[in-house]
Amino acid sequence: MLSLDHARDIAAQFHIEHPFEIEFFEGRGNINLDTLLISAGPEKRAYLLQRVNPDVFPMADRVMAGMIASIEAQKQSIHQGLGAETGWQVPELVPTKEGRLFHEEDGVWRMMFYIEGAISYKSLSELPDHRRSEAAFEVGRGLAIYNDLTATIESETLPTALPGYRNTRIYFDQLAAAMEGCRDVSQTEHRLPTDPETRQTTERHFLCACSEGERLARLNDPELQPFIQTALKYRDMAISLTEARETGSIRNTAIHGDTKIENFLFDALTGRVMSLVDLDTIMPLTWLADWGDMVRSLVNVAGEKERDLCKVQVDREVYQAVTEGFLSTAATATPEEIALMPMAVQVITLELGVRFLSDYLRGDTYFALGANDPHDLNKVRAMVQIQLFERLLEHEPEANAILADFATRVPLI
Ligand code: GN1
Ligand code: MG
Repeated sequence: MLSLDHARDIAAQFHIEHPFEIEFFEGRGNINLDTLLISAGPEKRAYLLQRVNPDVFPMADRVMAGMIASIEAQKQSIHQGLGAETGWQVPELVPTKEGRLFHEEDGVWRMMFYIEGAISYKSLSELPDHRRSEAAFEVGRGLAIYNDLTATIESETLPTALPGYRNTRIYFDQLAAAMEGCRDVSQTEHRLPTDPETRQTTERHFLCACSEGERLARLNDPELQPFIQTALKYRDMAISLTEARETGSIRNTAIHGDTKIENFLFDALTGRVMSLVDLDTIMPLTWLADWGDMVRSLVNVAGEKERDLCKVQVDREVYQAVTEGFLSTAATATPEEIALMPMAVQVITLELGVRFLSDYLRGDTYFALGANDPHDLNKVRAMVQIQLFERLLEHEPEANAILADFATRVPLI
């Protein structure tokens, strides 16, 4: 466990005012658990210090390359006047005393300016009913602005920050390995990705870490059975987006890769979207993944950790508002991509459900639990996403109707 004293020594490597105070950051995400808030100098300037989790991101240099490419593209576009009227804030890295953009010491550490005057939400339930659609519209608009600002990144030259990420087939293969109880790569060799780089980054997530007794108890938990069945039943449909990428019927663009509501910052006074943070997964993929991830995180107003599954529903007004916000400023898309928008939401939802489920079955090695997290957190998260997936299937005719209403506004290429 990281101590505050150690974190303080790392923070001192960066170019910030002294003296400074440091504390663990409450608003950290699921992956980079070592995230700290710093308040420096007489003006108490705030910064975030973060260690890129090497268990998830073995190629941290690429994570940083993607992040820097995103920051540079956004700054350049704004400099050229794009999105000037939006008040968009670009996340900024604080250099080390040696002038580097990150510090290497038992992994990669980076420091960012904390964006002042901003607010974020884990789910729309944190807002009163009457403000939810407006916030969903803003999130949709925010992703469209972000896409416009980063459209200059050439996805062919962008490194893949996390090989295998958002490859639905790999996640289903990991579920199969967890259900079978694989503990050694030799047992699951036939399932491992053939591309050496992808294999290297994903291999560990095919292996179980908990005791066999615990794994069987989790696998045979009666509460989980219908969710496991649903996941397996829709495998072919879920991997169709990955297949469309592989066959080239949809394009690769530089995506953000983690567009859940939590990563959008709003102006605390006006409620307008002002930034999209967490630039860990900038890589070539389809923008439909970002669209899907954003929508799934909004329409389930109850959020990712809701234990009362009756509350996991598709909020229709929110779906409509985020579509409207996104398409109000969205740049270009192909007709094939537009047609896949409702399905992409379903796919990313089920994919995330499968990721949580297999992680729970193998012993919480990817979505590692924090000290205060309940032991069944990943089980709950899996059930929420798979339940949401079923609700999204029911909602599909309406999703198509909403899209038909708004899609005519998108300039096609
Ligand atoms: C993870 O660490 P965080 O909270 O930014 C995950 C996303 C999931 C998300 C679900 C690299 O993001 O893919 O959608 O949790 N990031 C990675 O909350 O796996
Ligand atoms: Mg993230």
